[in-house]
Amino acid sequence: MSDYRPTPDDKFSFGLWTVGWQGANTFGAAVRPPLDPSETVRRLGELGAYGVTCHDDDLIPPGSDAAARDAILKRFRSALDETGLVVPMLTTNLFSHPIFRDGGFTSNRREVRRYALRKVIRNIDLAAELGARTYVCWGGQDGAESEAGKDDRAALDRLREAFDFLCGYVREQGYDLRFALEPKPNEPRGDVLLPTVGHALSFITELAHPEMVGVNPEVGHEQMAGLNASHSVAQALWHGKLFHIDLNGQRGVKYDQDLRFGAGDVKEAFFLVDLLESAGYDGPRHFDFKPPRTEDIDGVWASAAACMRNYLILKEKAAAFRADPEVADALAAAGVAELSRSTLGPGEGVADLLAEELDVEEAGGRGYHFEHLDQLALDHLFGVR
Ligand SMILES: [Mn+2]
Repeated sequence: MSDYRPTPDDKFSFGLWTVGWQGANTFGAAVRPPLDPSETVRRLGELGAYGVTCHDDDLIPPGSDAAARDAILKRFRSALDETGLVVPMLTTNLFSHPIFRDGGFTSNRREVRRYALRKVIRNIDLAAELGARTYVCWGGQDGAESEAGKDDRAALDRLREAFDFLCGYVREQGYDLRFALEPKPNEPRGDVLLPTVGHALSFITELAHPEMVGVNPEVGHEQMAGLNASHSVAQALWHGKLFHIDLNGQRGVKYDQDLRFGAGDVKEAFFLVDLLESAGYDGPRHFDFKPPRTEDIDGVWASAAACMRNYLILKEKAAAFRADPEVADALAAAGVAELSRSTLGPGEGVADLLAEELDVEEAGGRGYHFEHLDQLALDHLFGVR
């Protein structure tokens, strides 16, 4: 057993907006003072993180003039140099300002869509400057409360137009940058466009440069839709589209809780870590969580440290599960490896298939032994094996 202390090799990253969340919600005012981005970088470095990410507005307050922008960037860069933290991902805030009340790329108002594109283009330049390789796009306000006010097919046209335009810009500039769409079923809008990983994957196939666009699944967002987050991530991996990931916790179908990673559905978190580690995902393990309003600044850092600790604990548990000889026997009994064998043999055709007979009563009577296997996973998770 290790002490679960993260190092930069673990590739843990945090958004400035996570630990920097001041706790203002629908019913309550802010409970914590703003955090200085450079201070955040230093604290995350001390905790063992590898990277820091941000929206444009997290780092450079809107309305800053060129001199203020330069000064902020200089301080931020020196904190990065001092700590060795990298900026693997950048994203744009297309949701806070009232101008985005009907979304950015899919606002009914054309001038808003053009403004949104300008805001992203400027931040893409910053992403390239800071060495980010992934550009996440969460269309938080791109959705609707009323069916009559939004033509969904036109909205998808405008969304495709935006990504084709942005991919074109990145190609023209020669930036080494890929986009990752972040789905979410609802909140802040009643219904959000591209509500799940599956919707996003399907949308990507319609783009001019689908190879430049993948997904950034957020654990809690899939769970808000009642879906199994590790299944969604598995499909993203299967399509070669897991460009980034947001780890956090959520308890069921309700408002976006953004709990620290591991504090939601712990069994799903276990199998998600098992999947990421066994699939060889080598991108950042990015935490997009919100330290609850109950916490003061000490609680904020305790919560951030716990995200990484929980990942490392689950990684160790998953490795022990995979190495357990009884698990190997249970996997064999459950026929898990047999699913990797193609259903048809080499050269087999319809005639071969039709010539085959199966005793369906006998085959239908046999169980799959999944419960014993699944309980072994829980035994590992509970720490009794
Ligand atoms: Mn969330």
